[in-house]
Amino acid sequence: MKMGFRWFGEGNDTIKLSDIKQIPGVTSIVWSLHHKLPGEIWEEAEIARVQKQLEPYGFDMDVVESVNIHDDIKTAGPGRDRYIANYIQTIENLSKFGVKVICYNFMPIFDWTRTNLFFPLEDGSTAMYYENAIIQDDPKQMAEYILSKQRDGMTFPGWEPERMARLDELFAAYKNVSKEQLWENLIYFLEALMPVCREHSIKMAIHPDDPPWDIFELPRLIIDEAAIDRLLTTVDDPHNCLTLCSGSFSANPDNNVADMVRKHCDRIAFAHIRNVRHYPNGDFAEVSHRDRDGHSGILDIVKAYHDCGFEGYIRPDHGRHIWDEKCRPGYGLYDRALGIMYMLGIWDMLDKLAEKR
Ligand SMILES: [Mn+2]
Repeated sequence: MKMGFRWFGEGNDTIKLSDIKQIPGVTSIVWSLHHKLPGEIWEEAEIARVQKQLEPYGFDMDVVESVNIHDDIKTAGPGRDRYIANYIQTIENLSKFGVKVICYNFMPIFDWTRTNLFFPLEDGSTAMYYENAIIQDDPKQMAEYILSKQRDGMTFPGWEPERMARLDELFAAYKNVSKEQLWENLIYFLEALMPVCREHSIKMAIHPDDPPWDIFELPRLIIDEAAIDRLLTTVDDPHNCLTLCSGSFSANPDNNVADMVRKHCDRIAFAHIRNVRHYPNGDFAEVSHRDRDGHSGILDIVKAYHDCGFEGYIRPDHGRHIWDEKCRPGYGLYDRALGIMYMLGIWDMLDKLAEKR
């Protein structure tokens, strides 16, 4: 297992690389080029700039997250093949810098979705929250709320203001895309990418839909065990992999993430670990990584990774906002660092117990 930490880049994150360096055990920076719009080629010079920033700290850049997919690829729109060619060029460019895993998602229009980014928890911290009732209403209202929380020009991946300004157009483009067609478009995309992934040993690691159900009548694919089976068997290539996000899947209490880990360990390239607390009406809150604070089953999940000898990358997913930290919603330094120490505590103890046997 290799421990990573998501960082939004210089000038785009309140957290410094020197801060991350002081968290025990972190070897990988999960990075991105956040100024890029979906469909644009990531140029070598831009990637080289990030490499230069990471180098003095000894972090690797093996995992890149949010190489976002243009809507024409998802809807089989007129620019599909051109945007796939751009994506392949981006993979070629990333391969020159040793990138091994690309985390992406195939969610229509909206990326991860929450209704309150600063929900007060009983301990005085705040965390991201999902209220079912709000998602029944107006998608524009929700988009405006999310965009209003982008502080100091720091954008949210998947919530590009340029795209959100075209919501009517986007909803029109998805109007005739059924769930089955969205599946076909995902498979078409992956099959086009597999040769270049094989050539450069790069794993495409899809992030599940968050939350794992349809919202605003838009179909969402990667929502449960059956969807994982379908994805991995339809494109049965070791480079077609998962970013197994425990928080996303366990937003639906019927999903058992530890079982998913045990079943698909060899196809999980990247693990997001996060804990979710359910409320009886279907709402959920993000909580600390401590097992008993939520319902995701963090102890079982980490143990499942340990038991299968997981050699991929792990990162704490979101954290709460604690100790008055001013940070990106869900991406503060303090609570994610606590999460890392919790996970490493479990992992190190499991190592020690295995030694004794
Ligand atoms: Mn995640």
